[in-house]
Amino acid sequence: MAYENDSDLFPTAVKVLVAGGFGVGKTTFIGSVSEIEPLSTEELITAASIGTDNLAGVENKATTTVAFDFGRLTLDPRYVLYLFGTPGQDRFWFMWDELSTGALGAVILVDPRRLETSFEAVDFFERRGIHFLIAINEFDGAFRYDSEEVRAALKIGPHVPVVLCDARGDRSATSVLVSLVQYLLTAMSSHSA
Ligand SMILES: Nc1nc2c(ncn2[C@@H]2O[C@H](COP(=O)(O)OP(=O)(O)OP(=O)(O)O)[C@@H](O)[C@H]2O)c(=O)[nH]1
Ligand SMILES: [Mg+2]
Repeated sequence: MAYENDSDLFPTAVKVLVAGGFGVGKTTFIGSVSEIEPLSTEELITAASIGTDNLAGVENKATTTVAFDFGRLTLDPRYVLYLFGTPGQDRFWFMWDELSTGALGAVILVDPRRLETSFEAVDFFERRGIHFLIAINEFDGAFRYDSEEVRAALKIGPHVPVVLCDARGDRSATSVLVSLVQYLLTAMSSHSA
């Protein structure tokens, strides 16, 4: 992993990105799992956003991330995750390269009502060779796709895990991160084999 210690005293630090399109629940996800007060950089969506940012489907959204979210979660005595949430709006794409430096893996959150908003995130991590999983954030009233339909829509391979979650629930969001770490460990051991 990123930082392997000789002793069992210190956990391995793993940098993870929580990414996805605008308004898919990234800030909510980090707020649910973080054991420290999450750093968030929310600003009110102002009239200036109208016409600049695509608010279709999230018309009731009042705030948006303008830099990044940060949180921390100790998964077990072995792994502590440092979580960085990307900003969702197109005009903050320049932040993504910076944020992804040193990241071992990513959660790509998907809003099942607006699958297309997460296409670019999939492209981004595929191009950089950063492992990711897809977490379908089951918003109330959203159509329930099965994971294979989402896999086909996002054109991702059979090795990429697709899981369901409720970003508002700490157990649900934690289990997404456990799945990601298991996937990373499997992927890394098959690379080194
Ligand atoms: N019903 C429901 N609402 C959710 C869920 N996750 C997030 N929300 C709501 O959806 C809205 C958007 O969530 P955010 O966490 O701000 O989304 P974001 O991806 O950080 O948004 P940007 O940073 O602007 O891209 C908020 O009002 C949340 O309360 C969910 O699982 N279910
Ligand atoms: Mg946000």
